[in-house]
Amino acid sequence: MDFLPILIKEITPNQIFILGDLFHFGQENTPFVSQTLTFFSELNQEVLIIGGNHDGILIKNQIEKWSQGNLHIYFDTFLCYETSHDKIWFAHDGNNPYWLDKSEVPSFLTSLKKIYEIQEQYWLITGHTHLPCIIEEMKVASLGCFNTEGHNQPLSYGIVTESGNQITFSLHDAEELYYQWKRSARSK
Ligand SMILES: [Mn+2]
Repeated sequence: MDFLPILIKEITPNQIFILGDLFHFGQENTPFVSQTLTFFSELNQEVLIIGGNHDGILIKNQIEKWSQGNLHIYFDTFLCYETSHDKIWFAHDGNNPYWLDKSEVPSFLTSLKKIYEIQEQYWLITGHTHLPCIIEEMKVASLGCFNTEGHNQPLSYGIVTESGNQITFSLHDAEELYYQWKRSARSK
């Protein structure tokens, strides 16, 4: 979570999508939940949070309390962002909450797209895998985790850009940006 304020400041996105498992089982009554949601609710950007297999119920119980102003919490399987000519689909795991080996990530992403009949020309971006993965030609991707606790996986974030009539998606190394920021902060 230390990364987040820095990333938001550096990237200045118009909207922020959180693709699930922001919280973990058993965190229901911890201050971390309200601290995190307060942080998001005080941003200038619209924040859309989708529940994952670890925090879906927790998120569901927070919808009424927190879904107001700039903050929107969803318990849905998919979120679709639509422009006049293009779409992008966001999901946590598409109701497939299984543990995935690194080698299974590409087939997980492509099969989700097929199962849910998401048209080839639209991007599908998921959370859940803990591994940053992007397959340009299939227009599928997953984000890495965003929390160093309990994981030894690369941290990543994605950027959705609208250029002309088309949505493009790119994946970025969160730690790289963080250390760049730290270096420049130190040299000032
Ligand atoms: Mn998950």
